[in-house]
Amino acid sequence: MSTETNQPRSGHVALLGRPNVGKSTLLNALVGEHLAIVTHKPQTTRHRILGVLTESRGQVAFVDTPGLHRRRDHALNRRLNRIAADTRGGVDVIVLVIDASRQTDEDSLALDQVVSFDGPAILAFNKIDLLKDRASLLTLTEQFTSKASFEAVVFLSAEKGRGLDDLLEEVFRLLPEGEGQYPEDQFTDRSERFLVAELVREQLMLQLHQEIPYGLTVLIERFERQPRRIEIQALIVVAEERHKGMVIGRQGQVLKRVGSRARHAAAELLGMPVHLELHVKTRKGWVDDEGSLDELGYAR
Ligand SMILES: Nc1nc2c(ncn2[C@@H]2O[C@H](COP(=O)(O)OP(=O)(O)OP(=O)(O)O)[C@@H](O)[C@H]2O)c(=O)[nH]1
Ligand SMILES: [Mg+2]
Repeated sequence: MSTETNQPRSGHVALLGRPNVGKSTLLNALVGEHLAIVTHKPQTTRHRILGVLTESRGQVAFVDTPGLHRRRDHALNRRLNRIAADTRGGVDVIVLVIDASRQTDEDSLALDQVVSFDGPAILAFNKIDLLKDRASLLTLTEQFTSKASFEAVVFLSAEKGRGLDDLLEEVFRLLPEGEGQYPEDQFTDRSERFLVAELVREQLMLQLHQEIPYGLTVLIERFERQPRRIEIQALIVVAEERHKGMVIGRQGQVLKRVGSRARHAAAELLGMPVHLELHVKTRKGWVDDEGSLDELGYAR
């Protein structure tokens, strides 16, 4: 196969890996928009999120996925793994993302997904900016390529924007010939409502600690475009009554900070001033209740 032909190449490319390796950071860097939320905490991503890149070589629809993990304590955790694993069904290429600075036994869960995938895969070592020297990369590469077959190996720093061109070159080489299915100006398949709900959740994850961020979800109750601004009302759902006070904070300080930061991020993403109102409600045990998960927008 050659990339020298003028035929465009297009298709879907899954970003798979354990939590916290930088899949969402990579998606955002490739597309140039803050589509997927990013935090230093594992299990940030809970949905499949498409980021579309259209250029003269063709169109790549990258699919960010929840990190594959070993926690099985409730229904949401099990769904997250399933969402990631099922993504393989609809993609042409897999990019297995590994944190070059730190491996854990959860990396093997993602590796297993590559082994049982029919199509081509790329091995991507991310966070190379954290390495003091690159000698360890040789051993690491051998370690992973001995367990599954990869068409290419790339070294990235998604955060610093390094190695992205190498990755794109390999992706375009592996995609089938054909026109992209998404309009040129479309960056994602997700609605503005969804993206704003995620921006609120991103701030909550950053501001709250221990188990609280994992029991939170956000629903957009009102989203109205006015001539000069967008008015948004969001509902924060917590799994335990005692978490409500922690989300609100003393004199409402936590909620105020979350609201102000999420409002700025939303205004930037939507390109318009935003008025954001936040409310908090308890829905006991929603994380382990299949019916609640369906209602709250989590894919089965
Ligand atoms: N130093 C460094 N940090 C990075 C890089 N890429 C991502 N990070 C950081 O790693 C952390 C996790 O990044 P995410 O993009 O949320 O990771 P993820 O794989 O999407 O995680 P989950 O959604 O939990 O599966 C964040 O603190 C990022 O800022 C990188 O290239 N270098
Ligand atoms: Mg993520």
